[in-house]
Amino acid sequence: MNLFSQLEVEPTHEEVFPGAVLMRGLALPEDKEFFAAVETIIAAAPLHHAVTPSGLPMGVMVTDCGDPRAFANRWDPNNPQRVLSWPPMPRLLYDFAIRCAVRSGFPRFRPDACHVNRYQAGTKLGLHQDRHECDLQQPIVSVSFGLECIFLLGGLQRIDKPRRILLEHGDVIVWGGPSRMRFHGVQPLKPGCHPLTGPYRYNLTFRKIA
Ligand code: MD3
Ligand code: FE
Repeated sequence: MNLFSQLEVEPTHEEVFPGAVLMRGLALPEDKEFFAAVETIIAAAPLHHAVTPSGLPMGVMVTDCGDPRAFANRWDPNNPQRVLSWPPMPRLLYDFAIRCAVRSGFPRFRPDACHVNRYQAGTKLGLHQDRHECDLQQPIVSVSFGLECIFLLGGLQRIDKPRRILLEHGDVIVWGGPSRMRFHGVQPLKPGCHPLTGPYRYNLTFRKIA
């Protein structure tokens, strides 16, 4: 954090690839309210380690909220930790996700679920595609809080060389259209301390699942 970044209050609007719109700082003006809402989700549905499709625990910790119908589609019977149903999505976050989608050209987006990822120093997320949502015409809205990360944005094939994008506190990306099925991941988080989130990076992804 330096003086310049405190003065730089206008969010950006960058099309990193067709259909992938990066709006740096869009969540900053309300970051404390948004993060308080994230904490209410975690209080109702505790973070737990994500599990790979092959059953291995991952470094990233996750939880979810939203519509019970999305929960039914997402619920993984192989993961016994996920017996609790999801708490509702906080209205503040729902409204913000829609505002983000509208700004990026997706005025009809109505998320029914919000997935929370929490990273700490060393946590990474391997390259993968998000293909479990029912309607791939709908975008995904992603919002970052806390420590920065290097986000890897690849192509439609796993071997395509990914582009590295620095994501910082308050950054928003909306993924839709031709970028919806790109491979993506997160490089191992560097250690640090953020005034709002402590030693963590949080990423919220708003999705239409049911
Ligand atoms: C890129 N989360 O939860 S933002 C995930 O930072 C996930 O925690 C990351 O990947 C994180 O699945 C990245 C989410 C994201 C979602 C959909 C995408 C990135 C995407 C679709 C295409 C390209
Ligand atoms: Fe993903």
